[in-house]
Amino acid sequence: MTTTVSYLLATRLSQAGITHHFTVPGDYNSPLLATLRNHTSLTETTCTNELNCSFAAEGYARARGIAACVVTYGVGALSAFNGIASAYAENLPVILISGAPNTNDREAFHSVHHSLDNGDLDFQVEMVRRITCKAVVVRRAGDAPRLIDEVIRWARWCRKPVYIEIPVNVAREACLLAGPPSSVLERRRGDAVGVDDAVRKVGEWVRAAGAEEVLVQVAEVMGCMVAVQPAAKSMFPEGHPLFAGVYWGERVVEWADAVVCVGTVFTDYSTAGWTAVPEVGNRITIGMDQVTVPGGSGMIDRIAPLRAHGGSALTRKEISRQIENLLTPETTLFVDIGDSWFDAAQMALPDGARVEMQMQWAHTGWSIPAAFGYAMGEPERKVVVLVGDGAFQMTAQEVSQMTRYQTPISLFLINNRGYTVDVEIGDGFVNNIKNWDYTTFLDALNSDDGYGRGYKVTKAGELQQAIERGLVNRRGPTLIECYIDRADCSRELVVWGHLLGEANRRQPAVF
Ligand SMILES: Cc1ncc(C[n+]2csc(CCOP(=O)(O)OP(=O)(O)O)c2C)c(N)n1
Ligand SMILES: [Mg+2]
Repeated sequence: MTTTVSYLLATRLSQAGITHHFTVPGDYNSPLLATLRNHTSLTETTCTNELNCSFAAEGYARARGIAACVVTYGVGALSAFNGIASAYAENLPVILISGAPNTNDREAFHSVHHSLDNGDLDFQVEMVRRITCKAVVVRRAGDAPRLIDEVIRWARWCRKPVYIEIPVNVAREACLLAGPPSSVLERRRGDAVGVDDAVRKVGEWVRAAGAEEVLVQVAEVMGCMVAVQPAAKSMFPEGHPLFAGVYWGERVVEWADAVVCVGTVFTDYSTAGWTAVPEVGNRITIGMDQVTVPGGSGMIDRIAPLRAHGGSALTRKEISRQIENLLTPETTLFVDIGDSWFDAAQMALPDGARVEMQMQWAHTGWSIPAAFGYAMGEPERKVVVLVGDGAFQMTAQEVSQMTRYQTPISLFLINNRGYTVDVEIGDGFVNNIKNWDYTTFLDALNSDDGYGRGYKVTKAGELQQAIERGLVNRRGPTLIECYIDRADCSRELVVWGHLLGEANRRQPAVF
């Protein structure tokens, strides 16, 4: 029994649990896309550019556990590398699929479009090896069943991105039919995490390991308190009596006899410029596949802002208070880099609510395409985005696809006319940005067939009204531009920014 390389790939993507593939078309991937488009279990979801496409897939992987991004050679793939690197850093299995020039042109040393004009058609696969756990090129159709199954298994096992390159003339070639779904779905043996001692700090690897429920059970058996790192917010239920808060701290509290770190990632961001790293002496670290036995913690304050008077000027605290009121067990809150991180870290979450942050890779503007991809994967959840004006301007085009696919995402855009977080790390004129008319921007995207809604608010009462109007808009995104004072930012951001700035300014060590 035979099939084609493209059909085999479509079958495997669907068997791996993918229902939507994200793409930007080009001539080198068009035969492949035609087959994926016609596959009954896959829905083609186009993006405005490959950077956003890769982030949309990354966001979808957060929702569904695995994702696919299909791009054209060179011009497309190199833009998508950013989202693939993010998937690597954030432990998300994203399958990057790229078309490639006709194999005959390779043999004939022809100079083809989207290549470097130096005869090297291996540059792309060589580059991508550094940001994937497995990268293959299907040059002969006969190799497709083995290579495709191999990369999908690697992605699932390692929780990392993989790469498949399929030349334009190989996509429709015949190959053997796929084996049973178990060939790509079987679990790696021996990856269970054994935890039988104290649990204290929880990091972002917990989700990658699928260990959220086990963690609650272990904490309950041990009866110890659990603090989460900022990027792991929502990975332990905040209503649970053992929940201690978000650990990010500039204030180190050394009250624990022992600290067990489960899936933690200590970076300059999560430790506020290396000022809050738990001591090694009383720390047990449980990673994906290893446990390290010997070696304080700081908590950020919960906000309890008073309700602002409806006519008073809008502040960050009031915005946070109103968004916090919106959160339900069905909400997923996407938070972009900037002061939004600190706002979200302080919000109280109802059990079931999820928070997504991209703290390790930290690409400004990631939240817009990632929330779009996530919403395609989890249409039942209420997706809310908290994003700064600077971040928004980097990836704003993807709001267009929210309009096209009628995705009811709520976007809270904090307009402080600048890259405030960078002002705190090291000020300069470069951090002033061009102001936009964001509501008109949304009108432009709507054109004559979109249902996106845009509101600009400057008062607490206006925000409340805009939220109420936005909640009834189920046929597209609602963007609420929250116009605040340029100097209004959280105390935590100021402290964290200064500590990070100091860490960046350290002189080179002399050996
Ligand atoms: C792709 C990319 N370029 C540059 C940066 C550096 N950077 C970090 S935060 C930031 C500005 C964020 O500004 P905004 O979204 O307005 O948030 P605010 O700080 O004002 O809250 C920039 C440019 C980055 N993280 N990612
Ligand atoms: Mg800003």
